[in-house]
Amino acid sequence: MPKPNQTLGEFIIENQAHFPGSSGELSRLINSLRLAAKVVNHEVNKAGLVDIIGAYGETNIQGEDQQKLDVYANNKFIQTLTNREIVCGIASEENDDFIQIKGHKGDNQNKYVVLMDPLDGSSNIDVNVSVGTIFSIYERITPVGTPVQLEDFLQPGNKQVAAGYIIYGTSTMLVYTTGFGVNGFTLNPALGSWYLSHPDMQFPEEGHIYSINEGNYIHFPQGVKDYIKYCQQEDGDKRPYTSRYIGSMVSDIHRNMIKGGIFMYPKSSKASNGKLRLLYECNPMAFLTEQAGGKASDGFKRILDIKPTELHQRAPFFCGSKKMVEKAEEFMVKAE
Ligand code: AHM
Ligand code: MG
Repeated sequence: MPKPNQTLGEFIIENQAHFPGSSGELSRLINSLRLAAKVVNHEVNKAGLVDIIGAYGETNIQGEDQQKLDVYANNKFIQTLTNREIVCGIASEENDDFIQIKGHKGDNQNKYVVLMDPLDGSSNIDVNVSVGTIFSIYERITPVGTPVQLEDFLQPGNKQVAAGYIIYGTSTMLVYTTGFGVNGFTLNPALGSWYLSHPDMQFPEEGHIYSINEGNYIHFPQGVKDYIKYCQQEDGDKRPYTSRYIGSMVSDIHRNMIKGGIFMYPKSSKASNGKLRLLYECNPMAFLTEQAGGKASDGFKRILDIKPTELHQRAPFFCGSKKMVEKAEEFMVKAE
């Protein structure tokens, strides 16, 4: 049972009881992620000082190259996981191919792979708007003791053992699931500790917020256009809904999880599978959403049941309060 004021460290130890006989590998992995998240958070918080310390991509006054924040976050997460020899492989939205981690003995003894989007919504950095990190964890399917393979990463989302996000917002939060509900921890920057602030997060079944980039309206499929019209129609105190779109998926979905709402990134006449990556963005957010009582779909079927064929494949994404996603699906099917 989550306890108020519990730290993430305490929670991880307690949560291990869900996995009797486990080696603690998953707990150590989550511990590494929370550490990397703190380092990235520190760097993200300095983004507003670029005019003073030099823009990312330039050389700073010490003559060091300033990395772009998404590159920095990517390196930091990879470095932490590699140094601690806690996973057998990493795939990142920032890298073309996956990374094999054999361990210093070269014996490939670790069993988990991590897939991540190290800094999602990074175009928002320059304007001081929230961004996020998304991660997804699977147990490898090839035998421990051998180098990790592509097939270990191309598993359907329903095989995830854990997933989560870090939101670098007005507060920094780490929200994650290991398949036993969703819990959110807020970083106390003075102490460097994460405290359980949002135990057992639940998507309200219904909501009043729809989040979509309506600038693409003319390119959307008819079902999406019809659903948007529905969202905007007057219906007593139920509708019109409120439109909220930050352009940082983590922030949009985090808000909707708390307040109730639907987030959509559909396919369009310009992008036949939308924009978001199935493995790094849709699957982890879908796992969290389902664990919080919500629903995630590609407009017709469950995201978590899609069998991936490529590391960087994209998928249309409808995610949020269960009844809202069901309603959007109704419109999609009707317009087919
Ligand atoms: P990114 O991984 O390049 O940052 O792109 C993903 C982001 C999501 O966070 C966000 O929902 C979406 O792109 C916004 O895209 P658009 O500007 O097309 O609405
Ligand atoms: Mg992204």
